[in-house]
Amino acid sequence: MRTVPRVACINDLSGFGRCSLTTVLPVLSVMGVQACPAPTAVLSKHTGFPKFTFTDLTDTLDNYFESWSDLDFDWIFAGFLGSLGQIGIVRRFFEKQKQKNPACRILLDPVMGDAGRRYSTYTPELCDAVRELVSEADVITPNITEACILTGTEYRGECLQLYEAEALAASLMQLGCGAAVITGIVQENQIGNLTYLDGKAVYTAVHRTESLFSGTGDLFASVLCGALARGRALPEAVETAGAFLSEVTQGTLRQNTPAAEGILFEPYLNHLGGMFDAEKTGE
Ligand code: PXL
Repeated sequence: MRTVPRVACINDLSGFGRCSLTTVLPVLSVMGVQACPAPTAVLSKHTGFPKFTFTDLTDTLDNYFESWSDLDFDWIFAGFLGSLGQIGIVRRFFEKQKQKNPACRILLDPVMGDAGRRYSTYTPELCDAVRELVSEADVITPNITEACILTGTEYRGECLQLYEAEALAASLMQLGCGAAVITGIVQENQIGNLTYLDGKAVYTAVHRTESLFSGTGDLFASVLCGALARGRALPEAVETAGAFLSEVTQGTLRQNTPAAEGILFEPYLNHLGGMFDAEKTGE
């Protein structure tokens, strides 16, 4: 493993609202991971705002990856995709990188929606195509809405019994991924994540606070990616990400900012980096 692991980050750049690349890049950097962005779209604000500009970068993506063909990555972290045409391009990038470096691992956050609704740019056709990418992924991190879309399950809210969450995770595994982490499962006053790996499901939860800040899923997946790239095993990485999200969510609530402005992670980056300080330089 490199002293500073290298991660290709396929996601959009949203100018306002704390999500996607504006979350991924600082989080990975502070965790001692080299984050190499491959932007799928440029938005002035994320799609949760009433007005935003959207520039689709599908036409640039093939050449972008072609110019990376001399590089190899330790991890690929893919999130928000800009169009149906990007699915095949991203899939080919996954395949080429795995050929180049069989140890390369893929974390796919199948960003498609939340709270039972699809994001406005995610057409049903695009959601169907995201399913194709799941079979290439070592780890996927859908929320309940996304897990339901991927498996064709009816969405019935964020409260799931553990046996229901396990069944959902087992259906996700049938799509061919190596492991699945379903995020944001509510159980009474707790919120947690179900990790399905090697035929076993483990649920880890923290105290629940009422909140739906945008970018929460991106922050979770970014910390998870950082911890995995730093060599943590999946269950430990999920715990680290879950505990960090709980800390940041509580802090964000105390600040009373509008939910669409996103989860206020900046004050906590130093703390996150500190958890990984000891081995960062490899000296
Ligand atoms: O947080 C997921 C996300 C990523 N990228 C864009 C979004 C959203 C959620 O709204 O709009 C552009």
